[in-house]
Amino acid sequence: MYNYKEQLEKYEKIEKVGEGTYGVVYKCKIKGTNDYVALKKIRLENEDEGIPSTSIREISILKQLRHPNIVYLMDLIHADKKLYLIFEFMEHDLKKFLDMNNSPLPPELVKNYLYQILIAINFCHSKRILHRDLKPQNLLIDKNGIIKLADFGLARSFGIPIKTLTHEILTLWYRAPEILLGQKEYSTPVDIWSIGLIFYEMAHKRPLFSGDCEIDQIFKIFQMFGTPNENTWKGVTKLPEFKLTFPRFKGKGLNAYNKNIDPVGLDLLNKMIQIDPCKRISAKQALQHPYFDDLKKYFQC
Ligand code: Z3R
Repeated sequence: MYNYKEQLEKYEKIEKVGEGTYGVVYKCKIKGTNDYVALKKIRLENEDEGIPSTSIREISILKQLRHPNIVYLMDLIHADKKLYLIFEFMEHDLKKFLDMNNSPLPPELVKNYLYQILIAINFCHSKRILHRDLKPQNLLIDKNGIIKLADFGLARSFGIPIKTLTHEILTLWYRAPEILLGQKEYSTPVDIWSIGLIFYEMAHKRPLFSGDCEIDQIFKIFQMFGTPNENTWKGVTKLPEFKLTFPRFKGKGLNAYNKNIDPVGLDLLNKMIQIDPCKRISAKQALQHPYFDDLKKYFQC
C-alpha cells in the first residue's frame, strides 16, 4: 500500500458511477493508457481519527483474494486520512442493469448469474470470509455474461452504517432475519439469504421484501414464513430484538409470490431463504442442486 498522494494522480476521474455504503465510486482512466479502473473513496464518520489500522490490515488481506467472480482490488492508497480502493472496472452494477431492462432477466441468465455468484461466495466462505452486505448494487457485470461480487469484507472492516455519507438510507431488503433480530454471532448463512433474495429479484425484477425500516422488513419476512417460534427456529425467542408481543403471522409461503421461477429453481430458493439460519442451504450444497444440472457442462470446476 502506498502512502503518497502522487499515487492518486495516476488516475483521471471520468464520472461518478456509484454511491456505495462507504463512499463514492468513480470511473477513472489510467493516464497515458486506454485502461479504466473504479476508484472508491472511503470516508469515515470520524475523519479526524483516520482509518483504523485493523481496517487497513483487513483490506490488505482482501487484496490477496483472487477469483474470476470477485472484483479485483488492484491497489490501496492511503492519503489524507482517507483510503482509496482501486478496483478493476466493470460496465454496470446489477441494480442499474435490472433498472435498464423493462422485463425480468431471461431464466437462463438468472441461472447463469446465480451459479457464478454461488461459486464466488463458496470460495470466500471456504476461507471464512463473509460478505455481509450483498445486494444488486455490489454485483457487477460485464458484456461477456460475467458477474462479480464487489465490496467483500468491507462490512467487517468498517461495520454497516445506517445511512450513506450523503444521508441516503441504506437498504435493508437483503438483510437476514438473524441480523435484523440482533444476533451477534451470525455466519455464512447471512450471505445465502441475500443471494436467495437477489435470485428472486433477477427473476421478477422486483424485490421480495422491500421494508422501509427494520421492523417493517422483519414483519414482511414473517408475513411470508409465519412468525417464528421455538418450534420453527430454536433459540429465536432469545435473540435481543425478538419480542413476545410480535404479531403472530400465519405465513403465505413463497409459492404465492412466485411467477417466473420453475419448480426446481423454487425448491433451491426455498432452501436459501429458510428463516432459521441453521436450516439454510450452504453455498457448497447449493452448487450441487439439480437446478444447475443443465449448466454444469459449461463450467469447469
Ligand atoms: C468496485 C467496487 C464497486 C464498484 C465498482 C468496482 N464498479 C462499479 S461500483 C460500477 C457501477 C456502475 S459501473 C461500475 S453503474 O454505472 O452501473 N452504477
